[in-house]
Amino acid sequence: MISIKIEGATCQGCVKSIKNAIGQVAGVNSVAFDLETKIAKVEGSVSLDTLNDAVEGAGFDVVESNSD
Ligand SMILES: [Cu+2]
Repeated sequence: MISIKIEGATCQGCVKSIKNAIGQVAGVNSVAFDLETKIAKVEGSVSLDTLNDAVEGAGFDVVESNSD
């Protein structure tokens, strides 16, 4: 599982944008984003860099990301 802390999300529209952006990345199996914690949880085989680029490409900032 990959966790990505994202800055700039304020409403359900942002949640949708983030989930779409991450969901389009090849290798992603599932994505959930919690507006309270601002953390996206991603399942799949995909690099952190690729996910970070997708999030930033959608207009949000990645604060930190890690996988376990
Ligand atoms: Cu929004």
